[in-house]
Amino acid sequence: MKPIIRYMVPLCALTCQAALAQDPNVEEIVVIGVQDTHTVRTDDTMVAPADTAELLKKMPGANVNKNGELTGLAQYRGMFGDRVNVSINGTHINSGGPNAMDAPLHYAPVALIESLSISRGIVPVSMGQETIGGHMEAHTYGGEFGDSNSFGFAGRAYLGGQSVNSGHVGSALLSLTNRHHIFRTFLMQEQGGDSKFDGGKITPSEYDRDRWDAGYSYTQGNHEFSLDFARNNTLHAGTAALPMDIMALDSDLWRGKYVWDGTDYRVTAQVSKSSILHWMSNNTLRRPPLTTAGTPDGTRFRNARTTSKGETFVLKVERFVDNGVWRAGVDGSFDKHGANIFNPNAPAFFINNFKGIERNIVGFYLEREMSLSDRTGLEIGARYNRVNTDSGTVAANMNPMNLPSGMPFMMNNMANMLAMRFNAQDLSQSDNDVDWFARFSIEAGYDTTWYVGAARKTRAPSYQERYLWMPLTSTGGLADGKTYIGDPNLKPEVSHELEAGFDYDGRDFSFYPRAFYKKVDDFIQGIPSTDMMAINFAQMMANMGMGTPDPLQFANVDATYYGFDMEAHYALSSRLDLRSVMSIVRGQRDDINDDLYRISPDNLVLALDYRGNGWSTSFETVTYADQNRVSNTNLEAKTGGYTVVNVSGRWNVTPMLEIGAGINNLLDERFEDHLAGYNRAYNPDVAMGARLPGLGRSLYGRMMWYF
Ligand SMILES: [Cu+2]
Repeated sequence: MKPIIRYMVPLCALTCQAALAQDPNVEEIVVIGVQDTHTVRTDDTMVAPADTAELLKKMPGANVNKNGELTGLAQYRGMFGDRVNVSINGTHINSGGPNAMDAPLHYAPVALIESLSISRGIVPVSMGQETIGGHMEAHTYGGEFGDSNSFGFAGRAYLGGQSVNSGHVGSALLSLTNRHHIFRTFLMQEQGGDSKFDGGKITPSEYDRDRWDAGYSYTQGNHEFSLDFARNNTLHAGTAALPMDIMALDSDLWRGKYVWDGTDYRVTAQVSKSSILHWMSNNTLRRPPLTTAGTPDGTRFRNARTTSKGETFVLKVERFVDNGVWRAGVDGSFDKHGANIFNPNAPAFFINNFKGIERNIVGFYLEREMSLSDRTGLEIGARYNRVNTDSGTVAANMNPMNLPSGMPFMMNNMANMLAMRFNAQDLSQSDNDVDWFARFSIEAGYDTTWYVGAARKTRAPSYQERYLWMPLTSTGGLADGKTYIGDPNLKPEVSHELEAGFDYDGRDFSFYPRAFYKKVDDFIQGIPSTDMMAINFAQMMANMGMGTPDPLQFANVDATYYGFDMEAHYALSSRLDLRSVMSIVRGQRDDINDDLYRISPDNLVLALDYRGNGWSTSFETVTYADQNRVSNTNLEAKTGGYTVVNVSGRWNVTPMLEIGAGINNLLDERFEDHLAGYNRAYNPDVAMGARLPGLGRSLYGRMMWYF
C-alpha cells in the first residue's frame, strides 16, 4: 500500500513535508485519494506580471479573463468571475467595483503571495460557500514562529522589473518572531506604464499601486491566534476592455483567526471585514469622449464612485478518527454595495447604478473523508446555503440642465420610468441552495490511483444579474461591449457534474489526467431583451455614442461544459525535467445552438527545466489553438492560434539571495489573446472594438533577499 497524502503536491514537496511533520494529526488524514490541488509557489516560479491571476495560465484547467493589468478574473474549466470561488488566506473578498475591476486576486499581489493553489475538479463543500465553477486560494507570507524565547528578525526583500511596460515593484516583508509571537509588516509599491506589443501600446494599461500590511500571531500550546490588517491603495490602473478606468481603489481589509489544534479535534474560527471605496472615470487615463468637432464632449464625461463592505465568518470543526476525518462547519458572508455614476461637468446629473444592495449568505455543511479499505478512499459532503439579496430604491437625473424638451429630457423621462418600474417590484429575494459532492478513489496498483467524482453545486444570482435596472455594462467584468438589464426574479444556477481520471506516479514519469462533464440548469446568461423600455433606452444611448443598442437581459437558460485537462512530468535525467499542462474545455447553450462566451481556447504548456548547482533554467512554449467556438449572443469574435516562447533562469548567489531573469514572448509574436476582451479606449494602434493584443516581448528580472 502506498498512501497518498492529498495535501501534498510535487512543486512544494520539501516545504509540505516540513509542514506535515509539525502537524500532530498527519497520520490520521492519510486517506487514499488523488492529487486534487495544483499549487504554484512564487519562490519556485518566475513571475513577471503584477497580477497574480496571470499565474493561472500555467495551471491545468485554469486561465484568466484579463480586463486590465491589475484586473484579472479567474477562469476555471470555462467558468469565470463570480462562478469561481477565490479565497485569500481562507477569506472571501467582496469586490468594490460592479465590473470587478478589483477581482478578488487584485488583493493578493504577486510580491506578497507565497503560493496560489487551485482545486482540481470537484471542490469539497468545506472549501467555500459557492464553488460551482471551482475554488482557488492565494496564501500570503505570514512569517514563522521561532524555536526559542528570544526574538529574531527575519524578512524578505523583493525587487522586480519588466521591460514590456517599464514596470517595477519593490516590497519588503519584515517579521520579528520568537516561539510564541510573530509581529509582521509588509510594504509594497509597484507601477508600470502602458504595455507594449509588436505594433504599439495598449492604452491605457498603466498602473500604480501601494500596499501596506501589519499582522500579529500568537501561539501557546494547542492554541494559535492571529490578527491582520491590509491597506491596498490602487492609485490608478487602465482597463481598456471596460468603459472606464480605475482612478482609485482604497481598501481596508481585516482578518482574525483562531485555531485550536488538539489530538482528535481541530477547531478553526475566522472572521474578516473589508471596506472598499472605488472611483473610476472615462475621461482621465483614456482620451475623453469627443464632439464631432473633435473637442472634449463634457456632456458625455462619466465618473463613478462605488463602495462595498463585506463581513465574513467561518467556524469549522474537524474530528480525526482512525479511518479519516469528519468536518462540520457554519459560515456566513454579508456584502453591501453602492455605485453612483455622475458627470463632473454637470453636478445635477446622477444615476444610482446600484443602491442599497445586500447579498448575504449563511451556510452549514457536514463532510466525511475516509478510507473504505487499504486501497479505497471516499469523500462525501453536503452543504445548505441560505442566500438573501435585496436592493434599495433607485433614481436618476439625466437632464441636469432641466431642459423642457430634447434628448436629455426624453432620456431622463425613460430613466425615471425604468426606475419607477424597478422600485415597484419585490426586490428582496431568498434562495435555499443545496450542494453535495462525492469522490471515490481506488488504488489499482503501485503506480496508479483511479478516481471518480460527482457533485451538485449551486450559485445564487449576483447582485448585478438581479438588480441592474438600467441598460448598462456593469456586469461583473463580462466586457463584451453589450449593455445588460437584470431580473430580480432570477433563479439560482444548479450544476450537476461528473469527473473521472487517474494519477500515475511512475519512477520517472507522472501523469494526472481528468475528464469532466457539467450540466448547468438555470445557467444565468444575457439573452436579447424583448423589453421595449430597455430597448428604446439603449437605442437612444447608442444614438448619443454611449454603449450599444439591443441590450441583453440576464435570464435563466441551460448550459453544458465538458472537457479534459492534465499535467505531466517526465524526468529525462536527474537534472532535466519535461513538464506539460494541457487544458481543453467546451461550453454550450442547451436551449439554443450557441457556444458560451469568453471560454479559453485549447492550450498546451510544454517546458524543459534544467537544475544546475545553485542555478536553474527553463525553456517554455505556450500554444493556444484557434477559438472558433464563440458566442453569437455576445457578438464574440473568433481568434487565431499562436505559440509564445518564454525562457528564464535563476541563480542562488548565496543561500539567502536569489536573482532571476527571463524573457517572455521571446520572438515578440503578435497575437490576439482570446480572453483579453475588446478595446474600449481610443488608441492609434488598436481599433475601437478590436480584440486587445497579447503582450509583446518582455525582459524581466527579480531579486529576492531573505534575511
Ligand atoms: Cu470600476
